[in-house]
Amino acid sequence: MSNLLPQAQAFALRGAQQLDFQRHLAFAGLFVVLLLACVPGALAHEFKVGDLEIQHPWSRATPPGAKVAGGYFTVVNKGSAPDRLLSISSDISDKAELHEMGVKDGVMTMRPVEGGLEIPAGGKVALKPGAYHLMFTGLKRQPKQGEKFPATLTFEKAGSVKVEFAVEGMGETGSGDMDMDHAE
Ligand SMILES: [Cu+2]
Repeated sequence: MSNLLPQAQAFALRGAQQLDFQRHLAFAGLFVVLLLACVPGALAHEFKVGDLEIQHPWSRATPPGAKVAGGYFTVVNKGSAPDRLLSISSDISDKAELHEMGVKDGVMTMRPVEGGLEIPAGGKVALKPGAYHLMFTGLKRQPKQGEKFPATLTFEKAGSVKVEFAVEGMGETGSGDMDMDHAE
Protein backbone atom coordinates (compact mmCIF):
# COMPACT_ATOMS: atom_id res chain seq x y z
CA MET A 1 0.00 0.00 0.00
CA SER A 2 2.73 2.37 0.98
CA ASN A 3 4.61 1.95 -2.27
CA LEU A 4 1.44 2.17 -4.32
CA LEU A 5 0.94 5.73 -3.27
CA PRO A 6 3.97 7.22 -5.08
CA GLN A 7 2.90 5.36 -8.20
CA ALA A 8 -0.59 6.76 -7.94
CA GLN A 9 0.87 10.21 -7.42
CA ALA A 10 3.16 9.80 -10.41
CA PHE A 11 0.25 8.63 -12.49
CA ALA A 12 -1.88 11.58 -11.45
CA LEU A 13 1.01 13.96 -12.17
CA ARG A 14 1.54 12.46 -15.60
CA GLY A 15 -2.16 12.86 -16.34
CA ALA A 16 -2.01 16.51 -15.33
CA GLN A 17 1.08 17.12 -17.44
CA GLN A 18 -0.57 15.49 -20.40
CA LEU A 19 -3.64 17.64 -19.99
CA ASP A 20 -1.42 20.70 -19.75
CA PHE A 21 0.37 19.67 -22.93
CA GLN A 22 -2.90 19.15 -24.74
CA ARG A 23 -4.08 22.55 -23.64
CA HIS A 24 -0.87 24.10 -24.98
CA LEU A 25 -1.35 22.27 -28.22
CA ALA A 26 -4.91 23.59 -28.48
CA PHE A 27 -3.65 27.13 -27.88
CA ALA A 28 -0.89 26.70 -30.44
CA GLY A 29 -3.44 25.47 -32.97
CA LEU A 30 -5.72 28.41 -32.26
CA PHE A 31 -2.77 30.76 -32.64
CA VAL A 32 -1.93 29.35 -36.08
CA VAL A 33 -5.55 29.68 -37.17
CA LEU A 34 -5.64 33.30 -36.00
CA LEU A 35 -2.33 34.02 -37.69
CA LEU A 36 -3.58 32.63 -40.99
CA ALA A 37 -6.78 34.61 -40.68
CA CYS A 38 -4.74 37.81 -40.32
CA VAL A 39 -2.63 37.37 -43.44
CA PRO A 40 -4.52 38.21 -46.62
CA GLY A 41 -4.61 35.34 -49.05
CA ALA A 42 -2.87 33.08 -46.60
CA LEU A 43 -5.01 30.10 -47.45
CA ALA A 44 -1.79 28.71 -48.78
CA HIS A 45 -1.84 26.30 -51.63
CA GLU A 46 1.20 25.00 -53.41
CA PHE A 47 2.17 22.76 -56.27
CA LYS A 48 5.27 20.67 -56.90
CA VAL A 49 7.03 19.59 -60.04
CA GLY A 50 10.51 18.08 -59.97
CA ASP A 51 12.65 20.18 -57.64
CA LEU A 52 10.31 23.14 -57.88
CA GLU A 53 7.63 24.34 -55.53
CA ILE A 54 5.06 26.84 -56.77
CA GLN A 55 3.59 28.67 -53.83
CA HIS A 56 0.24 30.38 -53.68
CA PRO A 57 -0.58 31.33 -57.26
CA TRP A 58 -3.07 34.19 -57.11
CA SER A 59 -4.75 36.66 -59.37
CA ARG A 60 -7.12 39.54 -58.97
CA ALA A 61 -10.74 40.11 -59.79
CA THR A 62 -11.09 42.47 -62.74
CA PRO A 63 -13.72 45.11 -63.57
CA PRO A 64 -16.24 44.28 -66.34
CA GLY A 65 -14.69 44.57 -69.78
CA ALA A 66 -11.09 44.29 -68.60
CA LYS A 67 -8.85 42.49 -71.07
CA VAL A 68 -5.91 41.70 -68.79
CA ALA A 69 -5.34 40.25 -65.34
CA GLY A 70 -2.16 39.78 -63.35
CA GLY A 71 -0.81 36.49 -62.06
CA TYR A 72 1.49 36.07 -59.08
CA PHE A 73 3.25 33.25 -57.21
CA THR A 74 6.61 32.29 -55.76
CA VAL A 75 8.78 29.55 -57.26
CA VAL A 76 11.25 27.83 -54.95
CA ASN A 77 13.99 25.73 -56.53
CA LYS A 78 15.18 23.05 -54.13
CA GLY A 79 17.45 21.47 -56.71
CA SER A 80 21.13 21.97 -57.44
CA ALA A 81 20.61 23.23 -60.99
CA PRO A 82 18.88 26.39 -62.20
CA ASP A 83 15.62 26.05 -64.06
CA ARG A 84 13.65 28.41 -66.24
CA LEU A 85 9.98 29.30 -66.44
CA LEU A 86 9.32 29.27 -70.16
CA SER A 87 5.61 29.63 -70.71
CA ILE A 88 2.18 29.79 -69.16
CA SER A 89 -1.20 28.87 -70.57
CA SER A 90 -4.73 29.08 -69.25
CA ASP A 91 -8.26 28.77 -70.54
CA ILE A 92 -9.10 32.12 -69.01
CA SER A 93 -7.21 34.12 -71.62
CA ASP A 94 -5.86 33.92 -75.16
CA LYS A 95 -2.32 34.38 -73.93
CA ALA A 96 -0.28 34.64 -70.76
CA GLU A 97 2.95 36.59 -70.76
CA LEU A 98 5.79 36.92 -68.35
CA HIS A 99 6.49 40.58 -67.60
CA GLU A 100 9.03 42.50 -65.68
CA MET A 101 8.61 45.94 -64.24
CA GLY A 102 11.21 48.62 -64.12
CA VAL A 103 11.69 52.35 -63.87
CA LYS A 104 12.94 54.14 -66.94
CA ASP A 105 13.48 57.91 -66.82
CA GLY A 106 11.34 58.03 -63.70
CA VAL A 107 8.44 56.26 -65.38
CA MET A 108 7.25 52.78 -64.52
CA THR A 109 7.43 50.50 -67.49
CA MET A 110 6.85 46.85 -68.06
CA ARG A 111 8.08 44.61 -70.77
CA PRO A 112 7.98 40.94 -71.65
CA VAL A 113 10.76 38.81 -70.20
CA GLU A 114 12.80 37.39 -73.06
CA GLY A 115 13.96 33.79 -72.96
CA GLY A 116 12.12 32.80 -69.81
CA LEU A 117 12.62 33.56 -66.16
CA GLU A 118 15.54 31.90 -64.41
CA ILE A 119 14.89 30.22 -61.08
CA PRO A 120 18.36 29.92 -59.49
CA ALA A 121 19.52 26.64 -57.93
CA GLY A 122 18.58 26.62 -54.26
CA GLY A 123 16.87 29.98 -54.69
CA LYS A 124 13.47 31.45 -55.32
CA VAL A 125 11.77 34.04 -57.47
CA ALA A 126 8.67 35.90 -56.41
CA LEU A 127 6.21 37.12 -59.00
CA LYS A 128 4.31 39.95 -57.37
CA PRO A 129 2.71 43.30 -58.09
CA GLY A 130 5.38 45.83 -59.01
CA ALA A 131 7.93 43.19 -60.00
CA TYR A 132 8.00 40.12 -62.20
CA HIS A 133 4.45 39.02 -62.88
CA LEU A 134 2.30 37.11 -65.30
CA MET A 135 -0.18 38.86 -67.44
CA PHE A 136 -3.19 37.04 -68.76
CA THR A 137 -3.97 38.96 -71.93
CA GLY A 138 -7.12 38.69 -74.02
CA LEU A 139 -9.31 37.61 -71.09
CA LYS A 140 -12.20 35.42 -72.21
CA ARG A 141 -14.09 36.20 -69.03
CA GLN A 142 -13.53 38.13 -65.80
CA PRO A 143 -11.90 36.22 -62.94
CA LYS A 144 -14.23 36.44 -59.95
CA GLN A 145 -13.12 36.95 -56.37
CA GLY A 146 -13.16 33.69 -54.43
CA GLU A 147 -12.87 31.35 -57.40
CA LYS A 148 -9.83 29.47 -58.65
CA PHE A 149 -8.89 29.01 -62.27
CA PRO A 150 -6.41 26.48 -63.65
CA ALA A 151 -3.27 27.29 -65.60
CA THR A 152 -0.27 25.33 -66.80
CA LEU A 153 3.28 26.49 -66.13
CA THR A 154 6.06 25.04 -68.24
CA PHE A 155 9.64 24.92 -67.00
CA GLU A 156 12.70 24.06 -69.06
CA LYS A 157 13.87 21.16 -66.87
CA ALA A 158 11.03 20.33 -64.49
CA GLY A 159 8.45 20.25 -67.27
CA SER A 160 4.81 21.26 -67.05
CA VAL A 161 2.67 21.58 -63.96
CA LYS A 162 -0.99 22.42 -63.59
CA VAL A 163 -1.68 25.01 -60.90
CA GLU A 164 -4.69 26.94 -59.70
CA PHE A 165 -4.78 30.69 -59.33
CA ALA A 166 -6.83 31.88 -56.39
CA VAL A 167 -8.70 35.04 -57.32
CA GLU A 168 -8.53 37.76 -54.72
CA GLY A 169 -10.23 41.14 -54.47
CA MET A 170 -9.63 43.92 -56.96
CA GLY A 171 -7.67 46.00 -54.49
CA GLU A 172 -5.41 43.18 -53.33
CA THR A 173 -1.77 44.13 -53.68
CA GLY A 174 -0.15 41.09 -52.04
CA SER A 175 1.30 41.92 -48.61
CA GLY A 176 1.36 45.66 -49.15
CA ASP A 177 3.66 45.70 -52.14
CA MET A 178 3.71 48.52 -54.62
CA ASP A 179 0.86 48.17 -57.04
CA MET A 180 0.40 49.29 -60.60
CA ASP A 181 -2.54 48.87 -62.90
CA HIS A 182 -1.93 47.50 -66.32
CA ALA A 183 -2.89 49.59 -69.27
CA GLU A 184 -4.99 47.63 -71.69
CU1 LIG B 1 2.38 43.31 -67.06
